[in-house]
Amino acid sequence: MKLLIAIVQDEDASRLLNKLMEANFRVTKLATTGGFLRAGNTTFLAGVDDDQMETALGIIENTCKSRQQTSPVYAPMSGAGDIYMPAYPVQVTVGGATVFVLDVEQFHRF
Ligand code: 2BA
Repeated sequence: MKLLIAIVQDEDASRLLNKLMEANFRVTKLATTGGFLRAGNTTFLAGVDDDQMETALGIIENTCKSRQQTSPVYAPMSGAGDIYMPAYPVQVTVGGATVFVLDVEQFHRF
C-alpha cells in the first residue's frame, strides 16, 4: 500500500472527491493553505493499494486543471515581528495537482 498526498485547488476539490469515491477509493480531505500564495487549497490523503495507484493518479490528472493566478506575495512588515503584509503582485501557474506517493509501513483500521 502507498499513501497518496495530493494538493489541489479548491475549485477542483469537490469534483475530485466525487470521482475518487465513485472509483471506491477511501479518501480524507483537508482544508490547507499554500505557503507561497497564502491562499486556501485542498489536500487529499488516500491509502491506495499498489495496483490501484495508476488509476488514482489518472483520476487526479484528468480532474485537476492548472490555472493562472495573480496574487500578492507577502513580506514581513519591518519592526512588526510576525505581521505579514501584501508586498507586490505576481502571476503564477498553480497546478494541476502536486502529488506525493509514500510507502506505507503499516496500515491499521481498528
Ligand atoms: P503555494 O505555496 O501557495 O504555491 C502556489 C503556486 O505559486 C505554485 O503552484 C507555484 O506556481 C508558485 N510558487 C510556489 N512557491 C514559489 C516560489 N518560491 N517562487 C515562485 N513561485 C512559487 P504549484 O507548484 O502548483 O503548487 C500549488 C500548491 O501545492 C502550493 O501552494 C503548495 O501548497 C503545494 N506545494 C507545491 N509544491 C510543494 C512541495 N514541494 N511541498 C509541499 N507543498 C507543495
